[in-house]
Amino acid sequence: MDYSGLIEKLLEGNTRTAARLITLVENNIDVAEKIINSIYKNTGNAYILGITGAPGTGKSTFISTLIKIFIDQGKKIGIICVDPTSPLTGGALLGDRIRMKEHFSLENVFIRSMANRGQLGGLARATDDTIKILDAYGCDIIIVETVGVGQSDVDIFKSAHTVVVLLVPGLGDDIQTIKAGIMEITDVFVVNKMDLDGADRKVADLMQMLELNKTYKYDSEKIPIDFAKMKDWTPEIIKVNSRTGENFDILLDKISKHKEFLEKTGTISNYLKNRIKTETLQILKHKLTKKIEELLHSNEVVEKYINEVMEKSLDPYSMANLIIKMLEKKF
Ligand SMILES: Nc1nc2c(ncn2[C@@H]2O[C@H](COP(=O)(O)OP(=O)(O)O)[C@@H](O)[C@H]2O)c(=O)[nH]1
Ligand SMILES: [Mg+2]
Repeated sequence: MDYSGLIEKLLEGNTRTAARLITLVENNIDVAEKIINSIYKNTGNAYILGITGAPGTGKSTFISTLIKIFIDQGKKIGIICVDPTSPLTGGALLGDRIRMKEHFSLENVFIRSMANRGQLGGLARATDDTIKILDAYGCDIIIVETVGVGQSDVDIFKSAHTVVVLLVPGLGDDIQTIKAGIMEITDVFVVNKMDLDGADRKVADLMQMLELNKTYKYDSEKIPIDFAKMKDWTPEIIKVNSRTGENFDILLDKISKHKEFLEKTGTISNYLKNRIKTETLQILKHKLTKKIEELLHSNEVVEKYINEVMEKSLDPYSMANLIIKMLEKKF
């Protein structure tokens, strides 16, 4: 199929076409390849904000307030809600979507839920492609929201310029969760619900946690290459009230400060390089897995190896090594 008509409409800012193209890239990676191929040179203009936090921390409220501010600034905004954990939350996301829609005239806001979709080649791949479509569509800011539960969030956030994590006063469980991997890529910590008791305490806890982790964070030997954009940035901490918008002016200053940091220090090119690497890795994983699966299901030599493993004259590791050798010859 020829997608040039659709792509032309997308670049003109046609909303329906954006929605249609997103569905296409989610459902078929070969189609995604063609579409991204055609629009790639029109991407790179949007600022990507990753936002995460446990359910109930106020992400929807926080994002609604942010959107209102961005709309007042005349910005065009895309929101991608990602929930890789449970199809049951689809309803909740839809509720959020309706709730969010109540607040504004929607001309400049595009909301998309990725729940239950994008399985082909992984959620991170589908999210990356959706970001590109919204970028080419003309969004100035793209907000990617996740529930912050693990590795998939980390992969998804590798595409974000600025990663914001929401916490709330009390408990402490939320900090524990974040320690599991998202913390290393967090640029701004937001203590939401500052009107509740314990907000300052939470800010202090975060400061202490960051202090404790300093050695880890600044030991370049230990920083995985993907996180290199973090190197000289000390995460900002800010308390806000998402219901009233209190402190959002300061929050936006902090986000701008991070943006400036990325640009001035040249960290942005580092970030871009890493982004290209991780994106390519996602795609490669998908393509190679497909190739290997094809090989495993329809190859006489592989069949022979399988029998050898069954007879215990070979083990699965050795078989894997032999298959890698076969693949090397193919390329
Ligand atoms: N007191 C207070 N409540 C808030 C604030 N922000 C959000 N909430 C409430 O927290 C609840 C969960 O918010 P929601 O945005 O749905 O959280 P999400 O699950 O992270 O999307 C709702 O009842 C919100 O009204 C805040 O700053 N202060
Ligand atoms: Mg929500």
